[in-house]
Amino acid sequence: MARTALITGITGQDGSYLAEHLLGLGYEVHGIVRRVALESQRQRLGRIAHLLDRVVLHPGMLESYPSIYSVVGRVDLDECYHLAAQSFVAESFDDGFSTMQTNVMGTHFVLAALKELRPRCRFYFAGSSEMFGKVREVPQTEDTVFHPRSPYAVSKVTGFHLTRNFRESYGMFCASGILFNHESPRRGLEFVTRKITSSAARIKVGRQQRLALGNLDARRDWGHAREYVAAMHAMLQQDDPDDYVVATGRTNSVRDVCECAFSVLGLDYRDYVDLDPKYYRPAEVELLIGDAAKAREQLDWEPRIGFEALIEEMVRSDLELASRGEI
Ligand code: NAP
Ligand code: F7E
Repeated sequence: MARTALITGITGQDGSYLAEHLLGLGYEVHGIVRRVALESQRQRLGRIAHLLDRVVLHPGMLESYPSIYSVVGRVDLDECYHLAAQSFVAESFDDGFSTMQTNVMGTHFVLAALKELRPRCRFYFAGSSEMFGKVREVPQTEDTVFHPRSPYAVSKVTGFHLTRNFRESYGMFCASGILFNHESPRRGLEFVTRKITSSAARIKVGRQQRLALGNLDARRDWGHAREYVAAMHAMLQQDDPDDYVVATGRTNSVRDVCECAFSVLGLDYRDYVDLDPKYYRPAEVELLIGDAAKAREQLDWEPRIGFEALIEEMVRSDLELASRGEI
């Protein structure tokens, strides 16, 4: 019989790739979406437009326990992937309260509803390398101490501890992925890689003149989202629940992204990029680089798509969209 999975955040970058991955494995896939998304599907369901006849969508609010409880009560779930979150770090500095509300309470509501209604359902929590923040060691592993540097990161540390607490207190199968940055042509336009690839493409076709950025020296460990969702699924297939770092082990700067993206289009980023202090963060995470040895050994997971190939894929996709006037 087909296994059934629920994805919160199915309309996001990772949710869309995970839905594809699970459908490919023969799962029955359900997703929680905001009610407003069902009312304006073209704008809000774009990333899963090609899957709409194969997934079941339930309106639900992460901020409301009754709403989560009612969705979890409706579907006999084997696995739940909790991806929904206010995921933009910069926004969390502007409105830490709503980030906390969505990310901390939302996670607690999903866990509590599962405990009441589906205690045997396996649960995945979308943890983040941001939890390491002001890093204590390089590279970071599952044992590295957390030192979160933004309200977003604090919310994810809390979600991580809640997940472990439900695992230890109630014997539930609750696992956390500690995922380093992963990108794709489906990345939100405000995140730095997509901001750069979309701007480079718009500049190339004459729809934009300049690109304003913040800290060009910040470094990240950037992988491809399509590969990272496979690790999420693998975590829930283990004999015992555990936590895993998912990363490439390589690091590049924001400047490298600029150089790579503009050069795919035959341009020199130095002719177009301006620095704007408004994009600097009150506290920065300077050097995140992950050691995914445990995922490699236990999940048989390994990233294959390198940094240059990732950025090039994003630029080529954005060039098509820019040529059609869609970005
Ligand atoms: P994303 O593209 O920003 O997607 C976030 C999803 O959460 C969207 O489906 C969004 O729905 C939903 N959501 C946000 N607030 C909600 C609310 N109040 N109620 C219901 N749904 C809400 O994020 P992503 O890149 O796919 O990341 C997925 C998860 O992994 C997030 O938890 C993120 O924090 C975490 N993570 C991401 C990365 C990364 O590099 N991508 C790394 C580590 C961890 P709408 O479409 O309606 O806004
Ligand atoms: O910033 C610098 C910025 O917003 C990357 C989320 O998925 O990954 C993501 O968080 C770096 C930062 O992603 C601009 O200061 C410079 O150092 O693309 P980002 P993020 O903050 O790393 C983690 C793992 C998550 O969990 C999050 O959910 O780029 N930067 N100039 C800029 N960043 C932005 N956004 N815009 C700029 O103009």
